[in-house]
Amino acid sequence: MRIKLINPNTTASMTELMGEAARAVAAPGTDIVLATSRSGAASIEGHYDEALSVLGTIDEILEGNAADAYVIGCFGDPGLLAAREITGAPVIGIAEAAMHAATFIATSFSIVTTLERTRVISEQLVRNYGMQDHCRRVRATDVPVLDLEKPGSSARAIILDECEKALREDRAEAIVLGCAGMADLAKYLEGRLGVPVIDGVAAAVKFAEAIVGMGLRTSKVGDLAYPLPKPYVGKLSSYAPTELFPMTKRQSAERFAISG
Ligand code: 2AL
Repeated sequence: MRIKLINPNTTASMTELMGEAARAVAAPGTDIVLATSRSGAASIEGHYDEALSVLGTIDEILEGNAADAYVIGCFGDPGLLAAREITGAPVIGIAEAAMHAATFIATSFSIVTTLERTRVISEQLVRNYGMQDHCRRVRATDVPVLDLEKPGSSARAIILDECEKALREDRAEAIVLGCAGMADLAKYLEGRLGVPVIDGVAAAVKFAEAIVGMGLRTSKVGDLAYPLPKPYVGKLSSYAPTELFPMTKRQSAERFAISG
């Protein structure tokens, strides 16, 4: 099985870090294909970064070899439902995967994330995924995403401290890591905290394997049906859905070249 792990930010070193977490849990027959977005922000730390990251994710789904499942490797799950519209293959977001995984092993969790300004994004996801009864609190650390991989940064200590507060003050029974760039911290934190620490990248890979293994695909009868064909203008004209969906952009370009 091929799972394409898409990093919606453009920092290739973060994709590699996520790839290590993914391959550490992937089943022997699973091929993890890594993709770093080719357009957008170096790190995703707000609504604007998120909105503009979606085109890069769409490119990674529509171009190149098709995968059996896709993982969106950013904790805001940017463009998750749009991504589900354009392919029948399952698309899993790391935030939804992490939160669902947490509910299987604990009745409560807290999310520990990066900048304070991203807190509301996680809080909205908690509501969207119906996790209000499980998520005790979203805790921001004010650690910028790219500081997570800076040598000598105090990110690790700050995150550990915030997790300890979550256990003490929120009475959380598990920790959900609120950034893909924290994937390498899960086992370290678990060792220090003595509670389950869930990295969404690993969780999403295992859920993707499960959904594909059950032979399930995204429903195409309602809002996740392929986008309606219509003209798009301006900078986005090449993203116009055609009646050829779910063909890849590359295939449809070839088809038009042949018929035209
Ligand atoms: C993220 C993430 O997972 N990757 C990124 O660039 N920004 N999310 C976050 N809350 O910081």
